[in-house]
Amino acid sequence: MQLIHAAASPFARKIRVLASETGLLQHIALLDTAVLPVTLNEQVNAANPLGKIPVLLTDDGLALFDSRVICEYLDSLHDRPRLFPADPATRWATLRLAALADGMAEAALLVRYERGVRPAEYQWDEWIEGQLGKVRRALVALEEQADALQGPVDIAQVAVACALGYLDFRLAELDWRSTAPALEQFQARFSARESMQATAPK
Ligand SMILES: N[C@@H](CCC(=O)N[C@@H](CS)C(=O)NCC(=O)O)C(=O)O
Repeated sequence: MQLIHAAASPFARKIRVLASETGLLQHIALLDTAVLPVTLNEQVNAANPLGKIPVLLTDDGLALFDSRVICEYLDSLHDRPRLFPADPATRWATLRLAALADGMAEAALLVRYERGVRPAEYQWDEWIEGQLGKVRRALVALEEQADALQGPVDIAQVAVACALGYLDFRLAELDWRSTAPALEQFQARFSARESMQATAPK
């Protein structure tokens, strides 16, 4: 399998963390690329019409996206404990938590694009503030649900850890730890894992 990815992408990081935690890493070759909403990337567009990464090229010839689909696909390939719970009693709460974390990373990414890619004269402060509001509300909700981030590794923990890692990487000035002590504890614990250490964005 091949993973089209960029080291700074929190979504691609989820794949690499999950692959590492489930023993699949050795079966995935990493294809580095760079994507921006305003730059044509033929390789990515050919695999994903949305022009977004990550994309997983499977041994069966499928090009899978987005990160949630790839994670669930990879989770079906190993014999270790699953990161996607099958039991409805935990499945939907876990997936919702993962979606919250992914949405937070998406809002943070849009802030990054607005500030770092859009020409300064077109930047829209209210729009940035709107995205930051999503990030802040997601942090409050994640902090309230931090109890759910304990126990064996699951997809929610992976998604939350990668999203918080992205805030540290691109929005450090948010200082999310100052208002989220339970998340801070979770992140200190989870980010010490080899899978997280090996994928930290630089
Ligand atoms: N929901 C998607 C989000 C993927 C995404 O936004 N990736 C960014 C890189 S971190 C991207 O490809 N941006 C290029 C673009 O928006 O055109 C997923 O979970 O994979």
